[in-house]
Amino acid sequence: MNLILKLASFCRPYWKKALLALLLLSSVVVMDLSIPRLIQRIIDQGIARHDQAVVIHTALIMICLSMLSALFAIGNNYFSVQVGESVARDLRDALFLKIQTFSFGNLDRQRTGQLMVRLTSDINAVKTMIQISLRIGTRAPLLMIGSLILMVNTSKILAMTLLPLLMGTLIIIVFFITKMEPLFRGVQQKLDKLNNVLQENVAGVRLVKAFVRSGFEEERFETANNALTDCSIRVTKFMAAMSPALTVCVNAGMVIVIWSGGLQAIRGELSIGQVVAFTNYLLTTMTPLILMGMLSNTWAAGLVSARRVNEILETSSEVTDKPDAVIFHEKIRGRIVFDNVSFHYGSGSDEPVLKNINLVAEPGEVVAILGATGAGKTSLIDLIPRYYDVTSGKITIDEIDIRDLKQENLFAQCGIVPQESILFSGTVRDNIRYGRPDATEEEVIAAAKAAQAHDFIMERPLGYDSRVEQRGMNLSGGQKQRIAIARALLIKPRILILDDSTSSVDVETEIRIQNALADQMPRQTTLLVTQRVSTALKADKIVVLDKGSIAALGTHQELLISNQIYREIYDSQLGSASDIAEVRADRQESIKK
Ligand code: DCP
Ligand code: MG
Repeated sequence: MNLILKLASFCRPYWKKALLALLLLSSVVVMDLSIPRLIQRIIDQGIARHDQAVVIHTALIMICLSMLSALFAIGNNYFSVQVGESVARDLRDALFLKIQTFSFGNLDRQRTGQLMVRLTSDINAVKTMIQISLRIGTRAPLLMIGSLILMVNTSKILAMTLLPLLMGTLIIIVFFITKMEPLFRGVQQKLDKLNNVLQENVAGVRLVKAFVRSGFEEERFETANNALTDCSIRVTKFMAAMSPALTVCVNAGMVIVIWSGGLQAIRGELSIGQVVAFTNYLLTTMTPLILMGMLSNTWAAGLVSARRVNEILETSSEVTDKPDAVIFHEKIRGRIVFDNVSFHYGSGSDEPVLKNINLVAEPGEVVAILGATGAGKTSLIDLIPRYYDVTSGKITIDEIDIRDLKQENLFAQCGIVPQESILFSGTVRDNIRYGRPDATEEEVIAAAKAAQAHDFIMERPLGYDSRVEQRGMNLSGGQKQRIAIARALLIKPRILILDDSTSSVDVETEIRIQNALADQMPRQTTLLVTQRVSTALKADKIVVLDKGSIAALGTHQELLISNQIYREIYDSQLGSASDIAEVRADRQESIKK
């Protein structure tokens, strides 16, 4: 019920068109219903009495009515399509907007394939449901009620004889409709599965090839594909049984009418015209019944889809602004404090990913976060822009709890270079300007220079106008990372978050990037996630994360002396000879010059 109301609310802006469609439809029904009456007149008053004028006159009326009815039907179609398409567009908009508000936690739980199905085939099913309802949905019951009344009006006795048959037909239809919905839900679920497999496969087709798993993937696809086919066939088989069942009913009705009506006509209780009109009305009662049967599958599919679309519309983001959320009016200093922060993904009792993190990043400091893969580095920095909310403890920026901030304002302070560089199709310039479309050319170039991207961009014939393909396909990993860094720098963030952002960049370029970042004035607070000790050497603070806890915290020199874990990481990556560090330091100096 709730669902229908929700759907109705989406139709409301188009109620005038919908009403018009229904009015046109009603006129069509009235005209359709008058045809048997006119036939009756031709037979009884024209043919039986040899009155040519009545025959011609009535036939002309019939032709006019048919033409008018066709015109009205076209009008009805036109408006129905408009309403359906408009509602579908609004639904797509609403869904898209909703998905934009989803937090990372929401998105973790919704698979991309599923969301795509919601946005495409589910909305289509809802659209079809609306259009069909406006075109046939109302026509069927109107026709049925109209012809029932006219049947009684034509001959009460005949109508009474037919009553049991009509009831039986109705029961058959109700039976089919109630059986249909679960079947359609099944089809829809299978379609979801298929889409998930497809989505994963198309996105990862290279990996599939590289690991020679085509066979396995084909099988997986085939399983999903066959499941969908089987399910659809089952539905169709079931549906296929309905139509003949109803045809049997119609034919039985005809037999009854002609037999019993024929006898009455012979006895002179009914005219031939009445019997003919009656059979026509019987057809007009039964056709809508068959139509409704066909409709019921559209309705079943549409309702299932509507429910699924609604599920998404009713999902609320796990991270929302407080009603009295504040914003920073001035430039922030960028002091970040983690106060006893613990965090785990999702609900339930899974092992926390971060445990009792206490950490201060002073304004302008570079804090390197070092740790093995899976240690929780990405999770730690994802908490700063509130991609996820902390499970306990709090994070403050300039002494304000980030949960009290408007999230948009919080985002504006943070330049984020995610672990996986995501680029959009467009030009290099568009990608760098993504966070600030109004940036000037000088600013774009300055950001690209700091990110050490300028040179390779200029090497391309089109420079900043070079095309970036979908997801940055035509760029190397390191090039993508540098464009992503430039994109983050362009918004001149007070807080810069680099999640292993130079992992694919060679060491010398990495040092240049670090130097360029250090030269930015005033310096932004920088959180630098890395697995390489060499990247962390010059940081003001190094945090060593181990299984979600801070294992060590200090400068490189301090940690080298005092911390066993750090020394081990250092030795394993750079060798124990301290002169290596000196060589690197020399190199950094020379590159800086
Ligand atoms: N995790 C999870 N759900 C997510 C992301 C991560 O359950 N949406 C889990 C997987 C890891 C743990 O959290 O066990 C920590 O993951 P991180 O991504 O924070 O790990 P790192 O960033 O330290 O690893 P890497 O260096 O590989 O990026
Ligand atoms: Mg990570």
